Amino acid sequence: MAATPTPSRDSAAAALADRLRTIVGDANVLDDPDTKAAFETDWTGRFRGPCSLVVRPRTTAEVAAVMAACASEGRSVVIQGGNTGLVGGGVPAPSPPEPSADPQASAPPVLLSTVRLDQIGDVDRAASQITVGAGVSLGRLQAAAEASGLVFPVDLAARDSATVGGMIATNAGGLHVLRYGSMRAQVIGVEAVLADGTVVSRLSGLVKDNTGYDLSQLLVGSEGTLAVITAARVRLVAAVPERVVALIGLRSTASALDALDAVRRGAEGLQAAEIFYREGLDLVRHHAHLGDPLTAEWPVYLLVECAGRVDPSDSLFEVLVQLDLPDDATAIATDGAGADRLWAYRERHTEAVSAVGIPHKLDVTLPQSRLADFESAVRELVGTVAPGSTLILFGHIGDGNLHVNVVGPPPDDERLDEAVLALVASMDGSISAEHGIGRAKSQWLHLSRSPSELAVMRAVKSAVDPTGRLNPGVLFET
Ligand code: 2HG
Ligand code: ZN
Repeated sequence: MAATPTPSRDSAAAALADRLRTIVGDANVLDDPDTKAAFETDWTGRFRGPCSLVVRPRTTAEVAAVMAACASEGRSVVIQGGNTGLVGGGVPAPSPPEPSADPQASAPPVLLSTVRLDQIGDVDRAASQITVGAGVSLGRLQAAAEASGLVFPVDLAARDSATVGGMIATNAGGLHVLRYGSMRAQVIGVEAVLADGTVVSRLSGLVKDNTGYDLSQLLVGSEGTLAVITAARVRLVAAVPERVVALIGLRSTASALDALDAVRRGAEGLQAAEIFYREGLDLVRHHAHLGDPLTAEWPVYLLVECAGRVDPSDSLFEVLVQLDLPDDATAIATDGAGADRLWAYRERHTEAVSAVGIPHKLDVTLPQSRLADFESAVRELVGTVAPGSTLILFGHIGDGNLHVNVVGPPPDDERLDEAVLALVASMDGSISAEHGIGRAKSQWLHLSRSPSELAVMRAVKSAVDPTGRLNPGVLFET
């Protein structure tokens, strides 16, 4: 009997594209190279890889049908939300230098974009919850909550593009973690589609629900390796309209930590504590054409925000008086516009760094007691491993989370990344605080996870996605 000829990669891709078109409509299967290009490169420009096509389903049922079609063709799927991730977790792997002999095995993945899963439910006031599609941007979720006098408590600079699904998949942190926790703390339940098209749904909003494994929480931080999140039920909190922001100039990271300690103990409603340094401030000022926020220059800047239903500013002023800071070391804002002006110096770091070049981003947490030592050690290390490069440090000091940004080494030179992450591990820190592991750090996951933890994680992955078709190369090395 004659062997059935293996379909060529092109004819198999065309057949899959046709099948996907019948599911989502012609306009939502994108295979034109120019259109695909925007999906194939991450926000930083450091990670890129080809996909065979982009598919944009609108409903969970469409996602299920898309996943079933990809499963029957043995095709890998990469999931992308707002493409604001910083570790390459939402873009395909680079093409292998040697294509495999099996055309199907080396076929580029399908890229599933969640942006059309953008339905927003009504705010459930009695429960202070809302159900939203995975493609809803953080900004739209925040606006929906605010229209009901409530607040969605996670906030971050990429609010207008970052999607709820992507934020759940990466357990995004942001600016208010010290008060409200990260994305994980907001998720009551999720709806998701497994690699074979099976739908699992937990959107009833029950806060108490002790009926075995919490599958929704398992998907939080799973970086698209276990399922496609299609919708989520999240908690909302009471509005805290009275807000005060202080920017404090200091001489060292150690004095910033002391000042933060005093604010934590004495001020009401602390909800953000951020740090940046003079070199980052200069970069932001140059990039955004801003003046100096204080009348003197300082090596270190601490930004704190307190908010409440009752004005917290007196309690913060008292702490600042006790700290006995020089007059030229503080700027305070009690109105929204003034607060936004001070926040801009911190929030615009990411874009200012990218304007200089393609950054190596190392998002790390240290025990609070070792942050100051880490700051000096990482400066020395970068000077040795990547002399002449630009190091910009900033982050969420209240969570022990520093963003180490280095511009200079070529994007694919990983010596510096490895050295910084090894330093973090040697100081009992975590190699990812809030951005995730993605493709950027998968080879170093063992620095933060023990062999037994890794074995359990791999067992979960093989149980839920046995053929390893979801986000291959993300979180675990292939
Ligand atoms: C932030 O805190 C984000 O602004 C981005 O997490 C950090 O650009 C970065 O490294
Ligand atoms: Zn951050």
